Formats: sequence, structure tokens, C-alpha cells
Amino acid sequence: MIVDVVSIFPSMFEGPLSASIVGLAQERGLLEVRCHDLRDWTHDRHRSTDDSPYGGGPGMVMKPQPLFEAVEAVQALEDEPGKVVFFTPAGVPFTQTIAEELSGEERLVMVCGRYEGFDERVLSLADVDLSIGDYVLTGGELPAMVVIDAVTRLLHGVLGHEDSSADESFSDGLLEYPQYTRPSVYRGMEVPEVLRSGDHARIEAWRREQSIRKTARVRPELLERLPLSADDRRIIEDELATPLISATTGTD
Ligand code: JD8
Repeated sequence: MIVDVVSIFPSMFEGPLSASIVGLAQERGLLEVRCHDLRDWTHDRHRSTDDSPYGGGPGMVMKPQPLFEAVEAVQALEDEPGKVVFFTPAGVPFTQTIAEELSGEERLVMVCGRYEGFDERVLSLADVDLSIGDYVLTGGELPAMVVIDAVTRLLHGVLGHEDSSADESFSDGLLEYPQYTRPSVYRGMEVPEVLRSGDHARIEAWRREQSIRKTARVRPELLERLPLSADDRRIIEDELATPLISATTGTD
């Protein structure tokens, strides 16, 4: 997959994209991220990418001209124009389902804004406008990195163990079960006996129960869309009868 990123802060991407799994995917030729400086498409002495808003108000707005020229120039780098992804707080919520859809694309063009956001006309360039969550960031660079990270680990050949992404939070709609490694006792805290029993049916049942309990406790709305067995429903009822904050404190 080729991802072209347009930003006024292309250097922000250097660390996150060169380390770990995303870095390895690039070294292996499974992913190529090319970061472009939006200022390369400005024509004035000050290389300005923003201007004051029509109608007044605080802050500055991203000018249309550098963004239109940048997106068109970057699209022309390959035969395929690529899906154009914008990031704004008012975008469609980014989910694992959208990550899976994007991972099937040959190429993506990501546009990161700054300031108070984009001149509305620029959004006509977008195939999709995404938001990574309900909080306010200072620009679209971190969202672009989040989406690149989530999409990269879904590309064929990136994870090695190709089935591992099917096992975890969100792919089956439940949060992850607790995991442990050696030693079996650390500072008096024991690894649950079932995980050392070698009984794979019991281990699988325990993990599903833990996933259901965790989900019921912290993300009950995720359970509404899932097919649940009678056993699952008993576990959920039991979990919801358990107080979130225990009655005793550390002082007694
Ligand atoms: C792009 C500029 C900042 C946005 C005034 C200062 C995504 N989940 C998300 N939260 N925030 C963003 C995001 C924020 C951005 C830009 C994305 C470009 N800003 C602006 C409007 C209000 N602030 C985001 N994806």
C-alpha cells in the first residue's frame, strides 16, 4: 500500500512511522508512506497556508489553493488517484470496520489540517472525512498516524501470524481477556490456575467469560449488537451485580 500524507508538519511523522511494526512494514516493502510539505504548493513569499475567516471570528482557516494543488499533484504521482482521506473533528467516527475497509485499498492520500480547520470547499476533494474520537486535537497529523497504524497491521504479511488480528478486542466485538506471562507468582500475585492447567476447553471458556465481564463493566453498549448465549447472559447479570467500587478501602 502507498500512503501519501499532506501536512505543514511532515517531520511529525518521522519517529512514529520508522519504529516498530509500521517501520518494519515499510522496510519490507509492504507499506510506503510519503510525507509532503503543504508549503511546497504555496506561491507567495511567506509560503502561507492559512488566512482569516470570512464572516469574522477567532483564528485562521486553511486556504483552498495550496490544498487543491497539493492533492492533485500527489494524486498524479501514481496511475491510481487513491482514496482521499481528510481528518476533522466533525468527520465519520473511525472504527475497526473502517480500518479493514481502508486496508483493502492500493493507495491512500491523507490530508492533515491545522489552525481552525479547512475552507469548506476543500472538503469536496475528500472521499471520506474521518474523526478519530470525541476530543479536540490541534491538527490532523496524529489522527493520520493513528489510521496508518491501525491499517498497517491489517495488511497481508505484516503481522506474520495472519490470524492474530481476528482474536482480539473489537474483531469479535468484545474487549480482550487478561493475559499473563512468567513468573507464575509475582509480588504475591498469582497467574490464574486455569491458564496453567493445559485444559484448552476450560481456558477458552475462561477467556470468553473474562472478555464478557470486562466488556459488561466498561463498555456495556458493545454487548447490545452481539449474539449472546444463555450462559453469556448469566455472566453479564452476575458482573453487573458486582459494584464497580468495592465497599472496603485499603485502610481496613
Ligand atoms: C484536524 C485543525 C484543530 C479543529 C478548532 C483548533 C480528527 N478527533 C479529532 N479531534 N480533533 C481532530 C482534528 C483537529 C483539527 C484538525 C483534525 C485541523 N484542527 C481545530 C476545529 C476546532 N481546532 C480530530 N480527526
